Order: sequence, then C-alpha cells, then structure tokens
Amino acid sequence: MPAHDTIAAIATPPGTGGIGILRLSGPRALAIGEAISASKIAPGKIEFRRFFDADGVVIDHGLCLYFRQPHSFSGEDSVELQAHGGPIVLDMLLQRLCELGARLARAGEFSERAFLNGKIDLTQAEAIADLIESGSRAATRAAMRSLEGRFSRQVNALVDEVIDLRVYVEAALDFAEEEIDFLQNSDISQRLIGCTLHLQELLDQAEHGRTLQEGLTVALAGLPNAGKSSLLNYLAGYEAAIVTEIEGTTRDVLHEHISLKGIPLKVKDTAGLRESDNPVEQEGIRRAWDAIAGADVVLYLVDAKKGMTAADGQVIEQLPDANLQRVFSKSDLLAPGQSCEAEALYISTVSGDGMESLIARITGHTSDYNQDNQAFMARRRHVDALLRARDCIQQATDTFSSTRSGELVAEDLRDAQRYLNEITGEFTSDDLLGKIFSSFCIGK
Ligand SMILES: Nc1nc2c(ncn2[C@@H]2O[C@H](COP(=O)(O)OP(=O)(O)OP(=O)(O)O)[C@@H](O)[C@H]2O)c(=O)[nH]1
Ligand SMILES: [Mg+2]
Repeated sequence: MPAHDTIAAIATPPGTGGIGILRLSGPRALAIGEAISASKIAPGKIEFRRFFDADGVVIDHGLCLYFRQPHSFSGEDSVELQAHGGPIVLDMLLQRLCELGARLARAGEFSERAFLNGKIDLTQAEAIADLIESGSRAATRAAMRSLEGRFSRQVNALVDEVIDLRVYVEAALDFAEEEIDFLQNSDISQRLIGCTLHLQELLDQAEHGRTLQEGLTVALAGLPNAGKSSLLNYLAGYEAAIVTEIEGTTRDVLHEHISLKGIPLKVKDTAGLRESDNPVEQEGIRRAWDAIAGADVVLYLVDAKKGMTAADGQVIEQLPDANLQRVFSKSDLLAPGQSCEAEALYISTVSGDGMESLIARITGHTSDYNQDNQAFMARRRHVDALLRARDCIQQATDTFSSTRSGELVAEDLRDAQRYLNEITGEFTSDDLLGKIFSSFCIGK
C-alpha cells in the first residue's frame, strides 16, 4: 500500500563535513523540493539550486536531484538535496522541509518503504544496514553479496523446491483413495532427503555469514598459568592483561576485539580453572565457565612443558565438545623434537611459533568462504529460520517413512515454507518488521 505522507531526514552523519545530504521520499517530495528551491526540478538531472526559508532568505545552495517513482531507492517520488555539511545549516533545511509538509523519518524508514514497495526484500534491506555497520573488509564484501541478492536467490530456490514437493503431496490428497499408492510409488522420500541436504548447505553458509556479521567469540580456557593472558596479549598486540608467573593472576573476564583475516573476533581471557577457597577467585572461575558456555570457539590451553595432567583431563571432560580446540602453549620451552601429541597444535607467545596455524584453526572455513567469494551476510534470525525449516523437513521425512500420511507431510512442508519466507520477508509480522527497521540509522 503506498504511503500517504512524505518523510525527510538528514542522510549524512552528524557533525561537520564538506557536503550534507537531505532526503525526501513520498507523494509530496517533488512539491516540497520545488518549494524549498523556488523552482521546477526535472527528473534525471542534477540541478544547482538555492534553498530558501519561509521569508525567502537563502539558507544555503547546492545540488538538487529528483528521482521519479518507481525509479528511486524507496520506490516513491524522492528528492535529494546536497547542501553544505554543517549541523546547523542542515537542521535549518530539515526544519524548512517539515514546514513545507514533510515529517521526520523514523530510523530505517526509507529502507522500510523500499521493502514495502518491492524494491528490495528483507535480507537485502538488512544487508544495507550490515554494509554500513560492517566491521571488516570481509564483512563488507559479504554484505554487498547479500545486497546483490545472493542469499535471497538461494532461499527462493529452496522455497521453490518445497513448493514443488507440496504441490505433489497435496495433489495426492485430492485422490484419497489412491493417496497411499501414489505417494508410496513416488520418490518423495528421496526428494525430502535432497531438500534437507540443500537446506543444510545453506545453513552452513548462513552460519558463516552470521559469524561475519556478529564476529566470533573465542574463549581462552585452561588451568592457572597455562598462558591464556599471554595469548590474549599476543593476539591483541599490546599488554591488555596482566601476566605473571603466579597461578591465578586473572580473575575478571577480559575481552578484546581483534580482527583476524578480516573476521572480527571477540577474544575472552578467563581465570584459570581450579578448585579454590578464595571467594574472589571462585567468582572469577564462575565467570570463566559463563564465558566458555557463550563462546563460538573454546581454546583450551595446556602448558606443553607439563603436558596433559589429570587436572586438565578433569576440566576437558566438562567442556562442550563442539568447537573445542586443544592448544599446547609455551612450545619454546620444549627440547627440539619433544612433543606431547603428534597432531596437536603447539604455540609460543615468546617465539610466535604456531600462531599461523592457530589463527587458521580459529577462522576456519569462514575465511575460505570469503576467499572463494562465496560468503554472504546473514543474521541470527536467518539462521534460526533455516534451522526451523530444516526441522520441519526432517519431521516430514520421519513422518513419511513411519506413517506414509500425505496430510501430515503437507503440513510440515507448509511450515517449512513459512519459515523460509520469513527470511526474505514474504511472510513477516509487523512486529518483526518494526524490530528490524528500528535498528537502522535515520536517513537510511
Ligand atoms: N616461555 C614461555 N613462557 C610463557 C609463554 N606463555 C606464557 N608464559 C609464561 O607463563 C606464565 C603464565 O602466563 P599467563 O599468560 O599469565 O598465564 P594464564 O593462563 O593467564 O594464568 P592465570 O591468569 O593465572 O590463569 C608467565 O610467567 C608467562 O610469562 C610462552 O609461550 N613461552
Ligand atoms: Mg591470566
């Protein structure tokens, strides 16, 4: 449904700069643009204009651009004023636009209108915000790929696959008598399995995309003195944490934002894990376990000189298996050829040995994806929706093999399609849209 009001915002960031841009979008954009510049504005041209206040006094002059609907970002009539980039002058111009009938745009409202007018889908709208906020080159490139529709195309291909299956199964329901035979003789099981595989592939890629968007949380864990704080300092490139030879030096969880191979990481140094009577240390250890529980990757450091001890074994038993990486530290203290485990990862913060392998292990496939120009930006909500869709298809597969009931399978497929459609915004609640767009910046 087309919007009835015309919105305006300063699109450039607050502060001073050579140029400041104001944006107008909506049915009265042209009229307001022409009123403030006291002249006609033609589409597809860049016009130099003066911008006037209510008394006819010139506030500023600059360039004026008119994009006739639907050939604009929002899909509506839009006007852009490029004035000088001072906060007061831009405020005066914005105020004048409002006097002439525009209203202040909410955060993300231009993008929301672009979405509602079918110019972009929801993942593309989100990719714009992610591109603006990207914290690394890899994230920027991935966001651009999403903006160009790489992610949406793959989701749409999956939706088509699910729709094909639904059509097939639902057609069988219309012929209740023959339903069982029809479905039994078909390759429906194979197709359901194929669909699960495709979903899983997309899920893996989306998970990498989410990593680029949110960054990876890496927890450094180990017994006291294992070399956790030394590793944090090495990766951060400065003395972020106190390092001493006293066991139990670190108490609070310290974190540093570090970019490795273009992937933003939040590396958390934690208290050494051991039994302690000291309430301060006990609290530190409790926090260490919290950090471990919330991490995407846990690096468990073992002092290579001491080797794996019984105490290490007890701690490792309690660590989550997935995403656990054992690392032998202080490799410079080992005699040449001496090692604890042949295949293990050895590092030294003194010599720098093993750091390349460690970094490759942490960033893993994420950087491969990026090098292959495969990565696209994704968010947690996309991963959640894909997971739910996968569960539905899985359930459809199980139901079909145990009951052969087309009705139940059709229902699961319908749910899977709904979750997939949520990603691109084909099916979304107003609440979700409000939540997504309100996190954007004003003027976007
Ligand atoms: N030779 C050598 N010594 C290291 C290395 N890494 C750490 N150390 C030493 O090991 C001791 C403990 O290092 P930390 O980094 O404080 O260890 P930690 O795991 O943070 O210890 P807690 O905070 O007590 O749990 C210090 O004396 C460090 O200088 C290394 O790679 N080589
Ligand atoms: Mg420490």
